[in-house]
Amino acid sequence: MKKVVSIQDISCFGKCSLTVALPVISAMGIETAVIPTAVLSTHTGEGFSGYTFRDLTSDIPAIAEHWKKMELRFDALYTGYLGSPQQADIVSQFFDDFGTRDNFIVVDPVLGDAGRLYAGFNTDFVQKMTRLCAKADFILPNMTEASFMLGVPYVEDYNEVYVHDILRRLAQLGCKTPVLTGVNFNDGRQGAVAYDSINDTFCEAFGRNVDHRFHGTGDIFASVFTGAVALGKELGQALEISVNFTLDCIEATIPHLDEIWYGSCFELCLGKLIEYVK
Ligand code: PXL
Repeated sequence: MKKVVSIQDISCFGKCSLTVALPVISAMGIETAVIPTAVLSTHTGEGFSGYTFRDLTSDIPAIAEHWKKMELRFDALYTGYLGSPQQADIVSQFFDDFGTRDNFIVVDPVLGDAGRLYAGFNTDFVQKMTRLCAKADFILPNMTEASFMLGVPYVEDYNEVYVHDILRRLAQLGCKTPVLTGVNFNDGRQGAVAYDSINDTFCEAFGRNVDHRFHGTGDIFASVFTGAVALGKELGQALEISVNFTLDCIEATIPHLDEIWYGSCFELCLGKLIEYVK
């Protein structure tokens, strides 16, 4: 079986990070190992306040040491929300220990949305995450995250030329294939655009735009994308499956709009995902 290890927090309530990655990647027929970076009572996004946060930074090196002794191997290393700047350094070491010629690294640089950093993050953390991105084969920032990492102003009105320029600059950070998510040219569509810097080519996938912010959709996209590449899908195909499934989850959540601030109803769509990757 294909094996992915996902390194991100577990938010006990609120559907994101590991409570998304585990079911989504597993549904794709892929074994999913996890390293929880922190345990939070809820995610830190809008709608929740007073959440608890247990930092698991010091557990990560011990887990990695144990796994090294066992000579565990993974087809993909996939990171999302990290709980502290130190964790970025520890994960960087994890990449050195578990990255091989035959596997690939996905960094979803979870930093913020809608032009703002998430609670508790600062520019020091942005720098650490940017450095981590240099070690990845794929990075999956949204426009907010890309803008913070590149030190350019966040804009909501942009065109394809702008997106291609952002992607080329992201590749210059050191990552092979940056993928910009949540791309919206205000033409009724939303999707993702990727830049394959080895072949100097762009590719993209779009679906219809639904004009609401749904929490956790970035994690759904990143999990499906990682799974699809692990299953051997080409970049264009992986983008298409990820965009289509994310849109399925959004559409399934529309009848439950009172719940969108804490997560999307991805559970209702897992059957479709299984079909997409058959
Ligand atoms: O969905 C990204 C995410 C993951 N983990 C935590 C978060 C967020 C976004 O707000 O707060 C704890």
